[in-house]
Amino acid sequence: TSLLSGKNIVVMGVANNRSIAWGITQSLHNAGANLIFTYRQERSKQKLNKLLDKHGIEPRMVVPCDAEDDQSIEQAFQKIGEEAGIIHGLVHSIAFANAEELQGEYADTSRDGYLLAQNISAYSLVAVTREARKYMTEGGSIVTQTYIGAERVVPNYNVMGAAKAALEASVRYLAEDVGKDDIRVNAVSAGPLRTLSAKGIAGFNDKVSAVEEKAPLRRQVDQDQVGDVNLFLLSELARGVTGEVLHVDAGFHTVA
Ligand code: 0WD
Repeated sequence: TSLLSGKNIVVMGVANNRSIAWGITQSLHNAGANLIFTYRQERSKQKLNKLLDKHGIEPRMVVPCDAEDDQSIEQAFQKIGEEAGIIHGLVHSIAFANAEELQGEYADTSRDGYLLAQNISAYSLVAVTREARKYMTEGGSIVTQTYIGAERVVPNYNVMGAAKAALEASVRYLAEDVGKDDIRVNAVSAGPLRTLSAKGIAGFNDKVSAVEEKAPLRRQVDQDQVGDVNLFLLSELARGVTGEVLHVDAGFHTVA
């Protein structure tokens, strides 16, 4: 397909080949998008460049951006705006919490740990939307990644559950703000995927087996499936969809 041909899409959060953002990258590339990447760690940049090379994907730009730092976000988008001209779409695939707060009781969460998780995992979408919007002059679509731990108590997800709840509320409030500029904001709620970040969550394997047992489709989802739903939300096919949280979890969220 060429659903996104000629469209400039910014992808934030590829750390390695297991990253959700990497699955999204492949879907967007197959749909003809011009891809712009942001990375935080130098190590991630090297991995990203290797991956792009291996898959024959020519990036439009690769730009550093620390989602914890307003100035870094501003500079990154200024650079992207100046060089690419127009941004049509943005993928936010970033989250962080201290590993010691992804186990035990949520009641033990420290103030600093709480603020850190909110800062990187939820506030960053607000800051990024504000900066990207300046260059989304033809309307556009922003998609972030969330998890069912925002809606229900998932053991050990703890502080990240509170951050994802804030992220999902932010999707709705941001959608209201930027809707005036014909920009849509949505979230994809993926089932559990074995990624670098997921390794930090205690008992993660149990979450995967629970999906395989209980989800209507009786299997887990993979990065490709999550990538394709991100593609849909970024494309004109979803032009009537905003402020939405779309589950890509083999139906797991529907069963008791
Ligand atoms: O089961 C899962 N893995 C699920 C993940 C299920 C449902 C949702 N998600 C969400 C995550 O919460 C996150 O929002 O998907 C998003 C991506 O997660 P992932 O693909 O599991 O994570 P990973 O491959 O570890 O990438 C996370 C990346 C970091 O990599 P580096 O090594 O460069 O820090 O998050 C980014 C970063 O790219 N990140 C940051 N980026 C910029 N500034 C920052 C930061 N301060 N902190 C983390």
